Amino acid sequence: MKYEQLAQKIADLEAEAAIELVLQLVESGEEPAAILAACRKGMEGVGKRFESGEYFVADLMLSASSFQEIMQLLGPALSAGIRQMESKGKVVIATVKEDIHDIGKNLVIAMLSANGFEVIDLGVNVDPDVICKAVIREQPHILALSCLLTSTLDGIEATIAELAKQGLRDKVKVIVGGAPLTAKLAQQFGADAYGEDAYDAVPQCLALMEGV
Ligand code: B12
Repeated sequence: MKYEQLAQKIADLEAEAAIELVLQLVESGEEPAAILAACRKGMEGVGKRFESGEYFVADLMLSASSFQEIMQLLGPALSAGIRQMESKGKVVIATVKEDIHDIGKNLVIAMLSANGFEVIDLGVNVDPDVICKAVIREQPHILALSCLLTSTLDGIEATIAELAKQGLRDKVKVIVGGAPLTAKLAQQFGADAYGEDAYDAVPQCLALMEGV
């Protein structure tokens, strides 16, 4: 019952009430994995309302920030819970060189995390070589690249080219997204997938995992 309420509060964007419920569930010794599952269900509700046009990007951002707050609240207990669950895959994500936009990237992180992916965030303005080093270090299944400026589109292309140069291209699937990108450009740059928004990132990454 409390789990249903939690999912509903998240879907209704009632962040404070959701956080209060999470605290109650943690204090009463409920399984972190079950709490996370309810939060995911709530995020699915947000996604459905976004798709139907009832919610806007601002609502997505709100849901993402409350989801991230809940993740922080659950802290070590949640990490342990996530480790117990079967991970859907490991993703390294970055906003490319000379681009500091990260709101969209952070939404993608929230959606992928909410759907069971382990996500490692390299931040913004990340050099292709730093991304390659992270691919070597972390050995992710998927590399996700974000870019918001027309002028930083070449950062996407340069990163994919650097992966190839360092012999890493066949070691990781690449998904790209961000306002100036299109599916056609993604293909042209040699990416494996393009995600239109944070919600699309989830089925796209799940599809990429099928080919791993
Ligand atoms: C907020 C903002 C900023 C903030 C960024 C704060 C932050 N922490 O991110 C600040 C003020 C820093 C900023 C700076 C600049 N900005 Co700005 N900014 C914006 C603005 C208004 C909103 C972007 C945003 O957050 N949107 C909301 C999020 C949720 O949407 P999103 O980013 O598109 O992400 C979604 C999808 O694209 C997708 N997605 C994104 N990444 C990825 C990755 C993957 C893997 C996948 C699957 C999907 C995906 O999913 C996301 C969620 O659904 C846009 C205008 C706009 N309409 O986009 C301009 C905009 C992007 N900025 C612009 C410009 C010009 C600049 C500056 C150059 C301004 C200046 N003269 O200094 C600087 C550049 C700084 C730099 N080097 O990066 C232009 C870019 C024009 C162009 N075509 O190149 C825009 C379009 C404004 C405009 N109309 O002129 N900006």
